[in-house]
Amino acid sequence: MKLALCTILALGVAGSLPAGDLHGKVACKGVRNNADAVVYLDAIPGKTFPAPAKHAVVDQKNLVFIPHVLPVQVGTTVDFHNDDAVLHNVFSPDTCCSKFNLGTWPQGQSRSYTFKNECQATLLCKVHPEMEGFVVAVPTPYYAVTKADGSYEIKNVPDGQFTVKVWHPKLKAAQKAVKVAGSTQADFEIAR
Ligand SMILES: [Cu+2]
Repeated sequence: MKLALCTILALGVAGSLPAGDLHGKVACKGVRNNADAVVYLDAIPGKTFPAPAKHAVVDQKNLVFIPHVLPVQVGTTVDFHNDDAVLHNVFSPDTCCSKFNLGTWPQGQSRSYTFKNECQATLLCKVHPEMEGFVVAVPTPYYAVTKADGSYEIKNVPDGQFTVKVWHPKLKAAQKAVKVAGSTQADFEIAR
């Protein structure tokens, strides 16, 4: 009993230690560059994270979704904003977000959707069939998206043993076990 209590206390203290970071590069084989890969910590057993109060934003500007790939924590509300002088629509064909369809709205207005489940949602616009974007809802607040050179950085990651996953719109997903201790590097290579 005493040992169990000590363990719980020790875990509690460990959870409040100054956090490190997880960084590295993702090599994306067979695509234009190494951008748009989402790197994130998978669900952590025994840990839950409250839904973020702050909304995330996807713009529709010059007939593209900006950003092209947006990672968010599960529970996040995303505001879809029309920045163009034409009508836009946003819908998703994916069941993980209930195949939402937010309707059609003019410049300067937004409509919102809350991602309640883990999801890799394709975003489409009925008005402009060439438009495509992605919202990736992940189970922890620890995520990043790669730049064109493949680099990523996830700040304030607690020390511990985690499953780190990588998702890309066109490439096979990957994952590996990573032990984070302070500033930690983890590199990935993904392909079709
Ligand atoms: Cu559109």
